[in-house]
Amino acid sequence: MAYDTNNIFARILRGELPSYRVYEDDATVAFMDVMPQGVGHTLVLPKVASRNLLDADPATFAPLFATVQKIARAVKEAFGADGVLVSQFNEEAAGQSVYHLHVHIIPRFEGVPLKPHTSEMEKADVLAANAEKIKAALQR
Ligand code: DGP
Repeated sequence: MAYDTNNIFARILRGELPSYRVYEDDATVAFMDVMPQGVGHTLVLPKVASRNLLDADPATFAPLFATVQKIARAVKEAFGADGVLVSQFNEEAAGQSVYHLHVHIIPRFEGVPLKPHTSEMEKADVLAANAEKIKAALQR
């Protein structure tokens, strides 16, 4: 299927919609997921357009996963997490709902279950505060 240039993440990347951005470089952007499955749930996107992993140019993955590692380390430190879940969905049957390639980074804590995928919106002040914690961890 074709890439839709007006998907939500394309619009965020173009600056047409707001996001709680924690990191940006030439090839990637990271911002808070507005429907987090747990505290600190962050998304990492390549700037280059693809629906998902299936149609992406393989050259996308090296810079994308360099940022995934950077953000995974930062969220682990920022929230004192025991571990970090990294996930990525391809097409509707696999749970994808926004069709610009992105990687989920979710801090995990022993004994704390995840909320369901795309369930409820987090409050703006919570997302803003969590973004600040991740940005602070990235500075260290
Ligand atoms: P998926 O395509 O299923 O991998 O998940 C898309 C994720 O994006 C989901 O966890 C909810 C989140 N999300 C949906 N709309 C927005 C939005 O407008 N802004 C942000 N930051 N996240 C969104």
